[in-house]
Amino acid sequence: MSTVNTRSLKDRSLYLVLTEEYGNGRSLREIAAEAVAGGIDLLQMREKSKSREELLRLGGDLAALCRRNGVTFIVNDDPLLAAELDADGVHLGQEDLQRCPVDRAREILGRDRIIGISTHSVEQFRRASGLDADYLAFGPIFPTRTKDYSIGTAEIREVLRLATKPVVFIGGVNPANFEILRKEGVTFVALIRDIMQAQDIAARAGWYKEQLKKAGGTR
Ligand code: TZP
Ligand code: MG
Repeated sequence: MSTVNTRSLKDRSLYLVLTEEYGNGRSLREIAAEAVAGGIDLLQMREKSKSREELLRLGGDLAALCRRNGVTFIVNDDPLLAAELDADGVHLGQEDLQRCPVDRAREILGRDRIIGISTHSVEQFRRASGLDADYLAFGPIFPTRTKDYSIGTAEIREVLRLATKPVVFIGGVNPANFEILRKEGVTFVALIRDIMQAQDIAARAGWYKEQLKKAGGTR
């Protein structure tokens, strides 16, 4: 059992958002284990069409993997499922907040668990900064098949200037564009495809981890 406090975001820089749809048919448990071996700091279970029973089974296995390895385990969309799985936190999109306001999620999860919120524009980021969340995600920065638009890199500086809590940048990140993020001062990134679809998942995660370490890590 690891002694890392997985409910703190300090020094956390690499976040894998695990989504079966993008796993090219590989087992999610295997992908997650390889990514953990490669050094990811956070793992999110992002499954939109599984039954509750499947989510509980998969989530239970992922939570155990993360716990053994000091990786923060986050559940997408559903604070009640996150609580049931004893996850480290939940990630809420803008639509999730319509169904479950952040204060309700906080009641369910308590003070020591993590709540993350997605934002897709500087205006949304500004608004979400006033909410009771522990980190904010900003993206999609680069074009990605998951979304039909991308924000680009021009607003990253403004977002980092406004930030009062950790910000994770997401969307279309790959080794070819990573340097642009680094130059903008980004120290915390989230990815789906470039890690899930890598030939060698552990090596690819390790590559990002190394680059992010050079970039300074989350404060
Ligand atoms: N939110 C903004 S972009 C994105 C999500 C979930 C998808 C990121 O996936 P990829 O494959 O890293 O572009
Ligand atoms: Mg959601």
